[in-house]
Order: sequence, then structure tokens, then C-alpha cells
Amino acid sequence: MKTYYRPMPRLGPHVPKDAVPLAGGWLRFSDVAALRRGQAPEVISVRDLPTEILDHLTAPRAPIAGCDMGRPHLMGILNVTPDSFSDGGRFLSPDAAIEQARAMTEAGATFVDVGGESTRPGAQTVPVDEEIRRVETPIRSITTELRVPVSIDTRKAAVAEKALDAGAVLVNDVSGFTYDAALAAVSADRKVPVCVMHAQGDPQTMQAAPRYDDVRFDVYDFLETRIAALTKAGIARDQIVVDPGIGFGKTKEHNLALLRDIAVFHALGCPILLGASRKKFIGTLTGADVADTRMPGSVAVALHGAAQGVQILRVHDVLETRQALTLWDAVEFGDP
Ligand code: HH2
Repeated sequence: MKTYYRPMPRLGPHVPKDAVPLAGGWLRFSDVAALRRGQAPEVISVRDLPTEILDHLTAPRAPIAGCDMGRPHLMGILNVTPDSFSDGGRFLSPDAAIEQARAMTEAGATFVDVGGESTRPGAQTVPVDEEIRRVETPIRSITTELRVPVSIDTRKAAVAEKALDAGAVLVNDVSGFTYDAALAAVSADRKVPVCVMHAQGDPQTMQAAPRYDDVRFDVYDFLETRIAALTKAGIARDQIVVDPGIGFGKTKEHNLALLRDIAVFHALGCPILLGASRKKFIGTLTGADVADTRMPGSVAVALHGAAQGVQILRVHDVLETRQALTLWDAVEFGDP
């Protein structure tokens, strides 16, 4: 039976002598939970790991769009849509979009993720021309005026092409490159990094009745298969970022299980992106019904991600998350 290896990162300055770096980054680990479907976890020593897993868990990640994956990054969310679940309608005008991108960059975002189609539960597909119309101008002005890598959040090859022409440098697809067969080829041709996210179902129906055998391992296997498909399509393995897709065809329990064991995805050997910001499960757990009031819960999840070695945190509240991360970092690792 397949074993999944979940490193148990240590925080703070006191680590055992045999601890090794997690993904070449800011955490170290010496113990790993060996997990199997339907069985109790077993904690094993890093010395007992299969060689390929040890390599995937420890090897430094290549830079993504020029950003060093040896430290946590904030990806600021910029939805140029009328209907996104949290910021819909606020950044539709090019001026509002660039101002928001500037504010997020000044607050510490090292990526800006621009999306022209909401993929919230129940959202309708946006025609390609309309999606291009929404994203092209903001991406061009952000990449001209600000020195921040822009990612294009789209499922469609035609939109990605225009966004890359306008200056985007990363393709982020919430369908895990399953929606439009041409998107992987475009990303390979243009030699840009990609983010492959897991989703069960499409936005219109995904929250109806999501089901898994074990969400952690089903998502892991999906991402592993997609990495193989994307490398076959010509995308360099070290330019693939993986994302478990919080809220995409997942119940609150599914989201929590994924977050608790998010470190298992390090065994894929790729940087991890986590997008939990203001999502519904935060409201379900806290009673914060309105998305804009979910900042504190979102910050808590982002800190958890950083403590598990997640390299890219996709957030709406950049200033607040950066402040929390700075304090967390100073306490755990010492004031620089
Ligand atoms: N979540 C959303 C959109 N894109 N991309 C990645 N890689 N990971 C995510 O978790 C993710 C994503 C949904 O959130 P948001 O963009 O805030 O809302 P909407 O889809 O309504 O525009």
C-alpha cells in the first residue's frame, strides 16, 4: 500500500542534531509521519526515508519568477471581476486595480495574482473575450509601473496568452490544467512557471456534495498525476507549484484535514501555494458570515502555512498577514 510522508517541522532555535532542512527553507525536521489509507500514522526518523522522498522533502526549490523559495512569500489577490466572493466589483476600473496592486506590493506582496473570472462556488463561466478585456490593461499597467511578478489566474489558454503578452510571468490554473488542454502547451512554450491546483468538479457544482476516499491522499495523487502530465507537456518540474485548492469541492472537514497535513505535499518536491484567505470555512467555524470580516481567521491559517513550510500564501489582507508573519518570524527565529 502507498505510503505518504508528512514531515513534522520544528519551530524555534532548538532542533535535534540530525534535523534536515525542509525544502531548503526556513524549517528543519527530523521526524516524519508515515501515513497510509485507513491505517494509524507511524512516526519514523528522517534516516529511514526512501532516498527519492528524502530528496523531495529536503532539496532547495528553484526560484519561481525570480522569487527565492527559501522563504515564505505573500501573493496578493487582485480580482478584476464584478462578482468575486470577497473583493468583487472593487477593482474593476484600471485605476482602482493598479492602486490596489501598488498598496499590496508596498505592504509586502511579492506576487500579485490577477483574475478576471470568479471561481467561487456557483460562479458562471466568463466568455474568453470578456475575461481578456478585464485582465489585459491592469496587468500591463502593473507590470509597467511596479516591479512585482504578476500571475494570471485563469483556466483558459487564450486568456493566458494575452496576459503573458501584457507582462504576466506565472500561470495559475484552479482546474489543475484540466479545463483547457491548450493551457499547458502555452505555459511550456512561453517557459513560465505554473501553479497547478486541485479542484473537485467545476465552480458551478463543486460544493454540492464533495466526496473523497481520503482527501489528503486523493489530492496528493491528483497533483502527482498532473505534475507528470505537465512535465510531459514540456513544463520544467522545478517550475511547477502545487496547491491543494482549499474550498474547491471541499467541506469544512476536508479543508481542515488538508491544512493539518499540508506538509505532506512537500514530498511532491515542488513549492506549495496555499489559498485559504477569507474562504467560507473560516466563516463557518467562527460565525463571520461576511467575507470581508474573515481577516483574523485568514491570518491564523497563513501563519499555520508558514509553520508548515508553505512557500506562497495567497491572501487578500497583505498588510495584516505580513505584520503577523514578521512577528512570528522574529519570535521563532530571532529578530534579524
Ligand atoms: N482561490 C481562488 C481563486 N484562485 N488560485 C489558487 N492557486 N489557489 C486558490 O486557493 C485560489 C485561486 C478563489 O478565491 P478568490 O480569487 O478570492 O475569489 P473568486 O474566485 O470569487 O474571484
